[in-house]
Amino acid sequence: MTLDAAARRRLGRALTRLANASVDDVLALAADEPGTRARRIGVTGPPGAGKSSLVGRLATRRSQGAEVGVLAIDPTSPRTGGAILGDRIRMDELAGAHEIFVRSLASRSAADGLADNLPELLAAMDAAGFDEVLVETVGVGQVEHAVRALVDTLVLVTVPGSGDFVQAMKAGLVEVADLIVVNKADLPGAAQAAAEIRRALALVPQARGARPPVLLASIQDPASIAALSLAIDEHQRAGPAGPTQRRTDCARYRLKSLIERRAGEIVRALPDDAFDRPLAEQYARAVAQFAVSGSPSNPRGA
Ligand SMILES: Nc1nc2c(ncn2[C@@H]2O[C@H](COP(=O)(O)OP(=O)(O)OP(=O)(O)O)[C@@H](O)[C@H]2O)c(=O)[nH]1
Ligand SMILES: [Mg+2]
Repeated sequence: MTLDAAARRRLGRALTRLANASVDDVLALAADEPGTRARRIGVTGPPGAGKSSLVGRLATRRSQGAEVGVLAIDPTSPRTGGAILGDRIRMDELAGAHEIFVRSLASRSAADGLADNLPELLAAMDAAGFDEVLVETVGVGQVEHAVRALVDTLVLVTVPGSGDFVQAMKAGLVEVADLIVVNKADLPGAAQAAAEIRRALALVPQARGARPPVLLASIQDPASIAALSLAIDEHQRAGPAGPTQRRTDCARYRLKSLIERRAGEIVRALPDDAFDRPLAEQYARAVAQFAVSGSPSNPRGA
């Protein structure tokens, strides 16, 4: 299957609708079962680590035997509300060159740095017939833990000499990564950084069984991209969490993120004088909104 131009446009429109869907829209429209057809590979790591460059090359390589799509999440600027367009430009060039379906998504209100309604967006990619979806996350805060619930294989990208890895260790991130990539390995210190990471990993108890392999990669070295792609295949073959566990993880994430979004809407909709009351009363009033209508935009809930 290769999507023709019309199918791409249709999918693009469907993704836009889903990305902008309110909590109520999702409740009304979404399938009960989150989709689980395509393989899902998450690529995460700090800003500028080379995630987009790596995803681009991986997608090109992996699309030789399978239909591969990319969802790339851009940070939404808190000031303008617009996503930074860097990824879009880089990725669109890639898409044009190799006919890979690439979609940039703004992280919008999602508190975890993923895009709103990402489970629905992934389900739409499943329905469109992709065999594999690469998800590039925004590299901040707790996003890595959130994306863990939605992908089978999670690749953590770091760069030599940045101190990123120490931060990632502190955040407990290495415990959830399946593969660790020291990227920009053409820069000095990469091999040493990989050795340090391996030493550090030996001291960390792994939440998910085996210790993640540590690989070097560089966009200047096609063999390193091939090796990374193979390591992803190996992890996929090892049968990451199993389809039942994945469905449960995804369903749990989906419900939690909808409730969190609704909670934010409800708090924003409370009148200013609501906050003059004792805290316990403010809390009870906000929680009661869930029961009334679930929707702050619905007058019944006001
Ligand atoms: N030397 C070197 N530079 C690289 C490599 N990969 C990416 N870069 C450069 O690093 C910069 C950031 O690359 P991106 O791919 O945009 O990184 P990113 O992690 O997607 O960045 P954000 O999405 O903004 O967080 C760009 O200037 C790339 O050209 C590499 O292997 N070696
Ligand atoms: Mg990027």
